[in-house]
Amino acid sequence: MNHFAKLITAFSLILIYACQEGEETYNYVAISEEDTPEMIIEKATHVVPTEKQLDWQQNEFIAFIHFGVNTFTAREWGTGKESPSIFNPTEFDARQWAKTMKAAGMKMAMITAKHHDGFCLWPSRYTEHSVKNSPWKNGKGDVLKALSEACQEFGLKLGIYLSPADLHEIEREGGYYGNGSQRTLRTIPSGTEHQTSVSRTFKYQLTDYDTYFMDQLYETLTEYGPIHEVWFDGANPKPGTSQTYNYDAWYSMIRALQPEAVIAIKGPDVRWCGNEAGHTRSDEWSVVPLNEHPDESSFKDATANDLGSREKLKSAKYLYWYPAETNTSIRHGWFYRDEEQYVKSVTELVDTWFRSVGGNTVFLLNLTPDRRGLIPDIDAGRLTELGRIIEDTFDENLINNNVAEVISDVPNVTDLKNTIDANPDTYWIPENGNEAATLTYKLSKPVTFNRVVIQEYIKEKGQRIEKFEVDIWDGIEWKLVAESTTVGYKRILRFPAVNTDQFRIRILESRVAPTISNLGLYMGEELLDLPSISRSKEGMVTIQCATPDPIIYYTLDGSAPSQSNTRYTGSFELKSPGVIRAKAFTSDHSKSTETVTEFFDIIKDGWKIVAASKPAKGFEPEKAIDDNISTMWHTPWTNVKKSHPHEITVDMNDNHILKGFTYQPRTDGNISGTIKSYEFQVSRDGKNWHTVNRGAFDNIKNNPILQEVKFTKPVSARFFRFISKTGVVGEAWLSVAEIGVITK
Ligand code: FUL
Repeated sequence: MNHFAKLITAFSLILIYACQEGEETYNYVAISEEDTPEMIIEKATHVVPTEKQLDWQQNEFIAFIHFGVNTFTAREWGTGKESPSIFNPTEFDARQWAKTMKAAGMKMAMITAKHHDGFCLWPSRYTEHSVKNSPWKNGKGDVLKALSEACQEFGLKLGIYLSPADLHEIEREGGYYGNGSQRTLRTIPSGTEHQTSVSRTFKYQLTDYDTYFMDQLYETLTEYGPIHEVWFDGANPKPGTSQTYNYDAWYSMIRALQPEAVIAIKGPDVRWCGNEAGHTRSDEWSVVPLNEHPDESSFKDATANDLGSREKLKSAKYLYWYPAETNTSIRHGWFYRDEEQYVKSVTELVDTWFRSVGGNTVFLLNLTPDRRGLIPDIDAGRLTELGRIIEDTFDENLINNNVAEVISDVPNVTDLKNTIDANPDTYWIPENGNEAATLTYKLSKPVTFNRVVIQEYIKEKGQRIEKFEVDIWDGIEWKLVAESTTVGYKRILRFPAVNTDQFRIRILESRVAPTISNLGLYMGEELLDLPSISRSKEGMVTIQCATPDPIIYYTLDGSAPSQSNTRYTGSFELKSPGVIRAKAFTSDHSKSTETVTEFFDIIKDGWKIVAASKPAKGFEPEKAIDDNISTMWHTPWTNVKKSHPHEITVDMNDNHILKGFTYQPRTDGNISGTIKSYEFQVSRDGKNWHTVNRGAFDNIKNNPILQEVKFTKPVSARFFRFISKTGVVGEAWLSVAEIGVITK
């Protein structure tokens, strides 16, 4: 890290000290060999967010926007060789994006100003690979500018995703990426003309590509108003080049030009949650161990389930405030593909919102503008509905003006009423050493609620609570309604509605002494669980719903189901390809879910494995064609005798016209054995084979969802052979939950 950046860090630390009363706090702390486990835990409670991190956390819900050449090619990762001429949204309207984000309750829009393909959504001076050479608005358009203006109009913040990996600069003749250039002293922005037109310049030791990247960073940070988050993706579709990045220079220039911006992922302020599926941890700690000083850290992806428990902190060299951001996409995939692409239901979105915002993370939900340049209508409708549900839920805190008395079973340092005064800057804390405490709230009138919000005073006291329960008084005895673990910035608990005039929060375990800055009781809309439709290998369809006693109606003709359609009473047969649409109702029909749509292709009954690479015990190749995504074919991963290629040859028992194939990676949350590159062959007679497709599954490592590969033209075949070429993390074995064909 250079001197300037160090100075800034030191300065922000001084600022943090200055605004504290009493105990010393810091953004990170070193652990020494003499520290006992108790001393480490005590130190952890003094690690607090910087002002920037706290402001960012309070956004709660923000938007990612993936838009670019991939929107027009239906790819997840571009090649860098796309022609700018394909970028031509027909009805581009950033105000529609902003309006939708606002309706969803989002606070910021973070756009892929440049994705891995290198195409820039603003007319950068430093490349020809941008909107300026596209037909869109005759090359006069600027997506970033339009978005920045729309955000300002609708009161949204703006964030920038700028991909460090840049395939265009790899592929282009004379491209900068990995060109072997040495670091020398360069001025940013480069180009005398640009330098003379700006008030600030910076000097760093940079390679050619670093210079190019920083010039683009400079443009995006200086010409589009305030920027509140900069997102550096660690992913690189072509790893293994000699290109290095001078991250310290990037960080120091961001700090100087946009002091309010947090730097995320490959950066010091915000941590990737560790998956792209919207999974959240049951215990999300914002203080995590680091093996090196934060200034020296490379901020490796942390995907483990437990990152910050007492056990994890024990062996830390440093403790660091590094809060998590949950990022996932509203559709399957990060970019718009087509109208068949899966769009998450309101129920799923609401659920992820509660788990992420109410699980001590910020929810970064990705939106996928389509080829018109608009957020697709169906997505916009669901986002608006999501926003309405959240707003209605938190409209009124039922605790407000309704507490007659608060009682604590431990000696308190600050007032118990601070937990209900709706002031985020006041808090309750008991005397040090009271790691358990029960706070009982007597209400002046009974209330009905099904959500409890609890917040710690992280600003000065960090994160402390490890386990707590909520009980209500039912007139005779205390009844447990919800239990949970960590809290941090915010924990939201959901449970079936209860009615009471007394409840208590029982903090069972905490670090040193717990704090509560805010408590809330709310009554939120209860959503029915969506029906899930599955079909067995033999063609028997089952529709299930987790909600008790649902009434389910379904259709087989593609129309939206209603009460006049067939009522589901038990499994039924669907042997040919088809679409099933189902909808669940409460028993009194007063409420219903959204429609769930499932496409099924030909059944796999009668399919035979002709040949396959040797499996590990219990992971036979038949499991790749059993129409059950919870089982898998897996080749041995210990005493590995043979690496890729592995292959499976299947006889479909009949000739079919194949339009493509599908690969479902394992679904148990582990990616080991997931295939990165492959070849797909077909045959009519099982003797003469030809290759119809070979390639790689883009972004499968971070987002291991169903892969659907369409062929350039349909082929007729009875046999297919799927060959793996490489594993996603370079492993020698493979895992396949399911392999299928597309005929419709
Ligand atoms: C990943 C990228 O490779 C994806 O394309 C997407 O941008 C996601 C947010 O990050 O690492």
